[in-house]
Formats: sequence, C-alpha cells, structure tokens
Amino acid sequence: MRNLFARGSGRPPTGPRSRAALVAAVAGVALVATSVAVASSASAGTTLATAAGESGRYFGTAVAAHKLSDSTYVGILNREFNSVTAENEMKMDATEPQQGRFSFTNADRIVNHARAQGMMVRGHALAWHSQQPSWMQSMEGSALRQAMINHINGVAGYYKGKIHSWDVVNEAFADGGSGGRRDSNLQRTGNDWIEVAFRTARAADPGAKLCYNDYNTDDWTHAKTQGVYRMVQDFKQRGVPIDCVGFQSHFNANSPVPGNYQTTLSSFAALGVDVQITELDIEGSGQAQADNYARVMRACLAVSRCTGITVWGIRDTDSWRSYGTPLLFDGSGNKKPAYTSTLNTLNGGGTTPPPTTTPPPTTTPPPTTPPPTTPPPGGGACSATVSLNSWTGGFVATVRVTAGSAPVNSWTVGVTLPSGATVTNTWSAQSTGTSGAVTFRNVDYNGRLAAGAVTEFGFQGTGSGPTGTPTCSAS
Ligand code: 9MR
Repeated sequence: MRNLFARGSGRPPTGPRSRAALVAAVAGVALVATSVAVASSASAGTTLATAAGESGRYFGTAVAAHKLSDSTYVGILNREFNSVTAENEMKMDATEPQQGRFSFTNADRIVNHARAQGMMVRGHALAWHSQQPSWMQSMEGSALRQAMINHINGVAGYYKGKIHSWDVVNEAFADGGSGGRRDSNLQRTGNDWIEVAFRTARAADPGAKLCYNDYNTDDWTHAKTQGVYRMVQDFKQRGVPIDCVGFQSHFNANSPVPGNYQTTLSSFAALGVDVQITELDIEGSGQAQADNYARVMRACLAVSRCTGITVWGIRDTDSWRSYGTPLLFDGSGNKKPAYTSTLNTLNGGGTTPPPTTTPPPTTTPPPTTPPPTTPPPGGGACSATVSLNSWTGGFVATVRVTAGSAPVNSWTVGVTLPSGATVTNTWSAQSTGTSGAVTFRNVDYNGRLAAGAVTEFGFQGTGSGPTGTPTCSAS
C-alpha cells in the first residue's frame, strides 16, 4: 500500500464517497499503485481539495488540536482540505513527555477528526533536534540512539496504518554553505542516525510513506539543498527505505520562491522519490502573494511525483508567523486573492505530464555556492521581539528581528535567560553562550535586511524562557 491514491484508476479523496474509500485504503485495502499520468479533466474543483484532486494530488493543512472547537476553523478545514498534519501534537515532546510514557491525547483528536472526515494524515515528526522532551535533550550516545528507536517504534507503531506519510527525520541539515549535517545530540550519536530512523520507521509502519523533511531546500543552487540531494541519492543507491522528500517551503522577502523551484522538485523526483510541499506559507498580500502561490502550484503540477501540497495553517491568524499574513484565508476566514489563484492554478493545471516528458534528471549537481553578490550598504539599526511557546520544564522562543530605517548587513540579538534556564539548540542563527546572557548572530542567508525588513530565528531551552525585550545591534 505505497500509494493511497489510485493514480490512473481513480482520483484522490475529494468527496464523502471517495473519502470513505480513503479510509478503507488507510485501513489496509491495497489500491493500484502506479505513476501513470492522470488525464486532464474538463471539470473544475470548487475547493482546494477537489481542485488538487483533478490531477491526483491532495491538499492539506497543519491543524492545531485546540482549534478543533473553533467552528469557523473547522468549517474551512472540512470544506477545503483532504489531508492534515498535526502542527505540534505528534512531535517528540508531545508524544513522549516522559521516557517510555507515551501520550497521544491531542494527536488523537486530530487523527480522529481527520478519519471521521475521510481526510488523510501526514505524521510530523518522528526524529528532530528540536522540540525534544527535556529527558531526551540531556541524552547522548548509545542511550539516546536507543531512545530514538524506542520513540519511533512507540509513535509510528501506535499510528500504524493511519498515516499516509511520516516525516521520519526533520531538519537534519545545517543552514549556510557547508551542505553538511546540523550538529545535534542525535547527529552526535553517529552519522547513520538518519538511516537507522528510516529503517526503524519502515518496520514499525510498513504502509506509510517515509519522508525526509526540511526548510531552505527549495533553491536548487543552495548547498543545503545539494546536501539533502546527495543523502537521498545515497539512500536510494544503498536501499535505505526512503519514499519521499518534504519541502517545507516557508517563503518571504528574504527567502522568496526560487526561480529554480521546479528544477529542485523534479531533480529530487528523478531520484525515485515522491516530493511533497509540506509546510507552505508565503508572506505578503494581494496580487503579489497570489502570484507567488500560483508559481508554487505550477511547479508542483509540472512534476508528476509532486503528490500533494500542505499549507502551514488555515487563516493568517493561525500562522506561526501571523504578522506576515502568509496563508490563504484572512483572520475572519474569508478567501484571499492567494486562495483564488491557488484554486484557479490547480484547476487549470489538470494534466500531470507523464514521467517520460518530465525534464531529464540533472546528473551533475550545479555549483553548491550561490554566486557572490555585493553587499548592500549596511550600518542600520534593528530591533527584536521574542514570542514564547512554553511548557513545564522547557520552551521554544521565536525571535523576530526587524531592520530600522536603513538596511543592515548583519545583526546580533542578546537575551537574558532566568537562572536555571539553558539553551539547547538554535536555528537560523549562531548562538554564543547557553545560560544567563546569550547572544545570537545571523547566519549567512539572513543577515542582510532591507530597511524595515523582518527575519526570524528560534531557539529551544530547558527551564523558563527569557523575559524582557531582547537587545539588537546591527552593522
Ligand atoms: O508551527 C509550529 C509552531 O506552532 C511551533 O511553535 C514551532 C516550534 O518549533 O514549530 C512550528 O512548526 C514548525 C514545524 O514543526 C517544522 N518546520 C518549521 C515550522 C515553523 O517553525
């Protein structure tokens, strides 16, 4: 049961009857799995799910369990989407808060809702350096390796047969120009941790597609993209069980939809994996945002193995970066221009080119470093704000850095942690110090900001999160 959608013999679940068929498929009824092209259709979908379904694709969203009592939210969810991803509820800290004691209450609320609606479920995420429970954050070596295996067995085993695709490993590659792995306690257990995670997940739920998922891997020329590509190529060559690559695709002015996005998707697909757009959001508004969403849809539609799209939330106000209004519905649940362009592009792009007409695979990766650019004049000021997601014993901090009225070339943010708190990992910034006064400096791709532009980084820690306003200095 590798392919839930009987491509070539049917369509993905879009209505009550086909949703019932999906549930049957999830329950273990084998469907035909082929990569035969789906013929174009004269009909047009009136929802995101039915429009994506015209070409055999699913359309999903991230869901937060605590919002399932919000009738506007649920109304849009049930009407427009046929796939869900738990935004936080299946992560390691949520599902194994104490070692060996699993907790599925909130994840089950999402899974049960999805199944009752005939929606499929993407699992997110089994192994990740971030959002580890505190007991795991302090582990290293063989004990941690075994804990990771136990975790995958516990979670993927519990949901066996109910998950369409699992993000088995999330965000394991470093930002910047190295093209190598991100340092983490999991990485330090040995470079084979990722393949061990995939083999464990395959054994725990043989019916789920197994994905590697990451961000900043959308631009084909980026070192990080090339690093992931080489890993997937190596896994396919050595028979490590990997079925799909997830492209988070969080876009904004600093990280726009790359011109070579389709090349990235088709190049990975040519390795023999599905590609999925897993956390799409695009900051902006109006026609510019609508055009960017259409570009992403066109790129997916042009790649036969781009099997589905998930947006990272429903309304702008549901977004992890709501200030950027990056989603398809406004805070009141109204359809935005980006919704209309997404729907229309999905309907207009009803033909999936057969594999023989997709661009030939790129055999030689391009240079892995982008061409040098002349830094703009810098020297401006900046400001920073922090938002916290806290739980007993730990927190995730998201820091928003805003350039002042002049451009900046680099920035440094300082926070003060309360006594007993420790930073355990950082993303999209380089940290110095782990307790007390901690500083965070930009990484190479997010240092340069136009006047008034915004970027974000984050860090996770044990204990209580920082209080007060961070300092920000720029050059
Ligand atoms: O949207 C999620 C937000 O609610 C959490 O606070 C955050 C903590 O790490 O994770 C967000 O989701 C992330 C996803 O799990 C992985 N890719 C990046 C997403 C946005 O940060």
